[in-house]
Amino acid sequence: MKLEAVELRQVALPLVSPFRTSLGTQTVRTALLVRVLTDEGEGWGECAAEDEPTYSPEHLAGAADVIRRFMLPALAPLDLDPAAVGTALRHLRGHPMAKAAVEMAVLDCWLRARRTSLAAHLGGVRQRVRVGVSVGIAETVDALLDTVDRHLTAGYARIKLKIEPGWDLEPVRAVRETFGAGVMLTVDANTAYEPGDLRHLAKLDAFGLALVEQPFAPDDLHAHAALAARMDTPVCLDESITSARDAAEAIRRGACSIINIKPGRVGGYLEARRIHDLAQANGVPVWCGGMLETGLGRAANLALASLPGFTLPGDISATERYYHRDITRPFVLDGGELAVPAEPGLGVLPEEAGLEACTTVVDTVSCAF
Ligand code: OSB
Ligand code: MG
Repeated sequence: MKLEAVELRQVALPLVSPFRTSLGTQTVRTALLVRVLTDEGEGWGECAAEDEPTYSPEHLAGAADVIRRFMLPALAPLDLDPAAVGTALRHLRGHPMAKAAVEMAVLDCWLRARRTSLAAHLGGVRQRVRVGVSVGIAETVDALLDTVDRHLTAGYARIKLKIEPGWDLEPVRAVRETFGAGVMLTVDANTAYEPGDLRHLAKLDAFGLALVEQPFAPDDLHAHAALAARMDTPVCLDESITSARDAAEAIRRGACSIINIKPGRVGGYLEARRIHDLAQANGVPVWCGGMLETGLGRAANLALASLPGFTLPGDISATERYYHRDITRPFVLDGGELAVPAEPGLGVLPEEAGLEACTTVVDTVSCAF
């Protein structure tokens, strides 16, 4: 498969409600879409990078730049297949989200041409997956309880509460006491705590959480291992895991017993599958994280979450939880589950009108270098 041209498109989708985490507040999801045009047809990818490098060191404009200046010239001369993308980009240090977006577009194109779904290609075993919802930091505990009530009524299989110092024990206790022991509840700190907060965090054991996600800095496996040794609640890593090698090291050091897999953070769906395989071999459950994706990323994440080791509900919520209008057909919650797209490639395409309405920049790069 030969690249002929690549469209780098920036879109801006207003969120239905502001999303506040320990990293900041988002009201709009700006995203970078990658559309590859090849001799075998076209394919779409979505870059997980956000406007600002807060969750990850990457940012949207930087991702577009590194794709245009360094990745496309390296890929243009090649006869491509999905696995060849990672190999051809290995000499470029970092930039996993940019790499993942390009690999995703090539995967989509290549699988469409072969009439195979991404789920089938990755080794998915489920047609539907149970999903959860990630609930931001609220203004008040009452406002949080209203939001959680709405999501539980909608049928979500798991509630994840964002926490930070000053917004942890009290809201978590309130949610547990209000909705009872039957609700699968987790917390995510997005690195907001210091190693000295260990004793404080261990108090979360009182609330029967399914896991505590990434309390400490990405490179502090030691603090996570110390917390895991001291808490009954399983420790889950998100930001710390950027490759299968990281995952192996974190497991070996006892820094986590559950892993949140985000394809963008780890450089693509193929590396995500390698982490899944390694975790499964070590008896470590995994689940699919989210980055407020558009319908394109959501479709691909559902394919990944259909693999057998994804035993916990992922952050793959219905479209209406994020956007009034998405760029693809909406994903609708049904009995706490979303359907895994079965059509070739990602199984969804952007809808022309919706796509144009939210596009802010389009840059078409010819691959006749
Ligand atoms: O830490 O999981 C995270 C969104 C943006 C950046 C980081 C995170 C999140 C979420 C939202 O928690 C998950 C979703 O897409 O629903
Ligand atoms: Mg997280």
